[in-house]
Amino acid sequence: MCGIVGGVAERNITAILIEGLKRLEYRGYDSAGFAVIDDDGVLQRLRRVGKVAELDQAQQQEPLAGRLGIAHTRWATHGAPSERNAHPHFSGGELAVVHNGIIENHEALRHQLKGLGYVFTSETDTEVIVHLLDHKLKMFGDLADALKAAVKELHGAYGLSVINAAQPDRLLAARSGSPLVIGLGLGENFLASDQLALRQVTDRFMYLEEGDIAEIRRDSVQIWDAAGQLVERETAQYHEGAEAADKGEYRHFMLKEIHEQPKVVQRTLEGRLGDRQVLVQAFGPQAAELFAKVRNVQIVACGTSYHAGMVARYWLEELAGIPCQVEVASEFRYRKVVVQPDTLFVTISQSGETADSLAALRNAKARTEGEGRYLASLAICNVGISSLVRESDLTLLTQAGPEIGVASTKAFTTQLVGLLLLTLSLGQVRGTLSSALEAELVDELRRLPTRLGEALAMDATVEKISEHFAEKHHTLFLGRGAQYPVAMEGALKLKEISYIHAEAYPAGELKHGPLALVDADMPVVTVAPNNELLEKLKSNLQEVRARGGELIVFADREAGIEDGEGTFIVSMPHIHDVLAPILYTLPLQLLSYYVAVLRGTDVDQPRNLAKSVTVE
Ligand code: HGA
Repeated sequence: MCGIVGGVAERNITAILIEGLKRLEYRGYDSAGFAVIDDDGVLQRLRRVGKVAELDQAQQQEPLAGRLGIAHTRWATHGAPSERNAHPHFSGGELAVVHNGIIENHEALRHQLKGLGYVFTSETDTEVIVHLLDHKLKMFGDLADALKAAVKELHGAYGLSVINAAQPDRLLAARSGSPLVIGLGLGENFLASDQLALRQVTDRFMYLEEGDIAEIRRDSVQIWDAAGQLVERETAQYHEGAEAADKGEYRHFMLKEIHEQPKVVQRTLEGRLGDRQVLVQAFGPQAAELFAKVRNVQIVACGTSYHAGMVARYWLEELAGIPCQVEVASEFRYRKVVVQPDTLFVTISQSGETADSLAALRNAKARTEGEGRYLASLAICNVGISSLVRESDLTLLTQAGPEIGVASTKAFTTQLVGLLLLTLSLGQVRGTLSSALEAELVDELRRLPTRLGEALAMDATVEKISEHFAEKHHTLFLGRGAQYPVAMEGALKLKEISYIHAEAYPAGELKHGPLALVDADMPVVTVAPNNELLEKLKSNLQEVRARGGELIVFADREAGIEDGEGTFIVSMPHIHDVLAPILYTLPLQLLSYYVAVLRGTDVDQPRNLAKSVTVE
């Protein structure tokens, strides 16, 4: 979601701050701002509602320069997206703060600080931080001491950064629940909520851990951990993903990321397949021992990752014979759940910072013996340094690389690959999957990147079909079995980026309600692999045609479904039924993409949405 960039240097850093914000734009935001301490020691600020480009333009008209500064893209949680709510927030004329996250006790703090005479100029929760800091600064004198005292009173999640005109040589930062990384330069140092923002200035990074407070100067970095002890954090050199912030030949990041899928699926499989078996150690050294004890699986995730979990449920029950439950994290975390014995707790998240999934994991781990404990936790995640990964017992990292488009594409398919590897591993270790079937599926997985490439070759056909949707307001997506969650993901993608209302149904449910909606204005999209449910699906399609509904069917080229009046068939490469959900996802992604392009929406940054949902 929103982003932080900061820096302390010998040169003017305004351009670096703005470039950093541009690199974080993909996360979704509604306003942007920055503050610098100028050469006269005066704290200056510029804020704008809307895009970073507008902030940049304003900065060029009335340039601000400084060697110490902080910048922010805001995705409003408390208070409307307006200039006065945009960060940085000030206390007096000397202290400025930017903040990602939510301060849950902001009302109590606001009341208390008003009592001390502070005047609030915004509706944000963030503003309490800066006044509280000012109050502590008056007590302690030193900015780092003031920050250490202030964070003790903050409840909730934050990644924050502070500058003070009276101490113009240092940039302060604190992390609790929202990531921050320090970028190390030569005689200059930087800070950001995501290293992508700083790839322009350095490739050496130091990641703050939960509870850390950092004091960053031009030529030194000091970090205190949650217990207040001075600590060293490792420095990492970063090479991967340098190309990710560049669209290359593609018009949008989303299209680029759709086309990257054969490559990133290949990467996700690398080192994880033996001759005839999945290499169970891919999940961690204790995986084989733990997996042997698993009798149930509980999957918790949000949005697209939740759909990946729903596909996995079909796989886990059918191939590994393990009962599996899947639930959205925002519900699960607040529900009293009964834990079945020997349940593996699985979270799925692209960023590994999804607030609801992280909270669900923390609740799961905090359970006592009396309440019923989970056997172990496993994260399927795309970011190795994320909180979800650090806090889980086992991890399978997907290798999708940075995903910039807000609507998830390659993260989803690599999650599916990770979940299929998990299914095969559990089946193998528990002896519930025959070694012949495992070997067959391992072979199919090896061929998957090629199959995905074949599916993407249908790009132009799907683009043509998208014309049917340009003027429509509603769409139905149908699938059966493991293709039902694929239909759900197809509907979500269309909603997210084209703003067309789309709903997914298991095809057998059609006549129990949604058929009433079907008419010539309601296109029906169906995924139809060549499996044992095909004949039943064909009957469902007849039900639609009989009501004048227009059908768009993605069907196995051997399925025997033919084009006809009002029925458009897109022939898909033949694939093993188990892997079909991965393959059939691709044309649905392309379909939403081309519909969105036709409708002229902001494909990579759809309205109201944000990437990496780090707030509740
Ligand atoms: N709560 C703060 C920061 C918002 C945020 O972190 N969004 O992702 C605000 O509303 O300004």
